[in-house]
Amino acid sequence: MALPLSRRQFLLGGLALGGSAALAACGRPDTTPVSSRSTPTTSSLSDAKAAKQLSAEPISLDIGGIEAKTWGYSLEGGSPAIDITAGDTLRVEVTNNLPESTSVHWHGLAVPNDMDGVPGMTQDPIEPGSSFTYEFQVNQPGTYFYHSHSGIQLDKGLHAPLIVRDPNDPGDYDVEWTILLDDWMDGVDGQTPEAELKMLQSMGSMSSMSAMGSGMMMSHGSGDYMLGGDTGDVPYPYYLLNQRIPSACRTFTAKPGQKAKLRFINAAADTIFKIALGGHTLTLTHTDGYAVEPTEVSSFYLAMGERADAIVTLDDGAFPLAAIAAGKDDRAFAVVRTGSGEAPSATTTFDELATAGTFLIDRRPAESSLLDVGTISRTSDIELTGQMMPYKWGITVDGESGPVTAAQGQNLRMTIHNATAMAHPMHLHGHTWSLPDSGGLRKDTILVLPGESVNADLVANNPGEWAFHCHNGYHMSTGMMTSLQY
Ligand SMILES: [Cu+2]
Repeated sequence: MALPLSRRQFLLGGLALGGSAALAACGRPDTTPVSSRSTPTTSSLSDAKAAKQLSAEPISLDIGGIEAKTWGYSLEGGSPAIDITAGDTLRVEVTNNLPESTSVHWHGLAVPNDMDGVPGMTQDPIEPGSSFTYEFQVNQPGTYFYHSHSGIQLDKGLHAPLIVRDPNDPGDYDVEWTILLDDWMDGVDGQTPEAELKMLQSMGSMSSMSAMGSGMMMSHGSGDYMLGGDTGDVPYPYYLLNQRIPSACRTFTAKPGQKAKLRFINAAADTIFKIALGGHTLTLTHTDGYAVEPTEVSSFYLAMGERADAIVTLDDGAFPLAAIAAGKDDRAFAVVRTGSGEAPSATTTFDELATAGTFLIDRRPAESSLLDVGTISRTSDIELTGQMMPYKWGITVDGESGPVTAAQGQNLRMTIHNATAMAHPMHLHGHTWSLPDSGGLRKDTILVLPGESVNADLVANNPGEWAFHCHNGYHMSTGMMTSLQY
């Protein structure tokens, strides 16, 4: 379906919630007026019931002079980003204008089970031409996103930011930017995630010789020792920051000395990013929607499905914002500009990027984020299994194939052990864990490194069947998915 230009511009510009990201290309002088912090409009404050029409549809996406034929979301005909206030009831009627069935998952939000958007688990798939209405109250402020939970559709354009504002937020910042990171192949040079998945699965039937050859072809980068070396399975041609390749990147503008709030979302299917802003340290304030003890970092890792908020006081000049595709020798990129001067090159290296990245799991929670888990009344030993040859990933629960079970009201400790050679961002629906070894840090997506074990506690107070899976779309699609049931 061809789209009018205006529609494409909507999609591209719309990711910048608060309207504070300029669209100037990298390297071009930027005359965009300095933006100011977005304040909730009267309608969004009074709109206790945010009713929206969302279409999932074929789109043509300009990722910077390259046209990707893909699938995406359109909200009331415009940008798919959702911006609501905690306490609002969100009502979204999803119409499926795609040629195959779909679903919408509200990543990180503790919704009622039948609103969770997992086809075959919490609802029937939304068939082509039909609709499904999601409706739930949103109570937890923070940075979230929503995405398709059908097949490998996550690796197309079927995801968008979901920002939940805190009505009590003092708003101690001048500008706010939402930064959506993605790995991209769909609809460029005939590539599709579906074909990639088939290719990976076909490796299981190869002879060991050709499998080795294929393995060498697939070593598409120098690795990242912080993550255990092997950091991704798919060689993407592009990495995007707010839907743009580095050479046609976004420019975020502000005034020198202004405080910026950055909301980072990793919507990639197979890429962990290492993020840094040249000339600045970032003060991490939230992860997965929950406040942490503010900590200054030079660079940090953001795995698929994770989100992080940071505050930074901006210096005078033009600075590179880089998100290195870990282990893949490539990057997503943008420019932060507060003054005149030449824009940094999209391939620039800088000191902050060379620092050892910090992991979000090493942060400590703010007092306000703590969950009273009480005495653990049930434990479950989870093991992550699998490998590239044959391409098959899995989860065992207490030595069996799953699911994780509990009784309503129990305090459950899941001990997640990664027995594979790759890092896996493990995501649980309907809950936000409390991590006892991180002081009670709240996370809904935990990056578990090779050989590592992570304790993750929860209170079983939202009954249903909840997907529990790796947020690598290719791992999830080949077996690294089970559920929590009570
Ligand atoms: Cu995985």
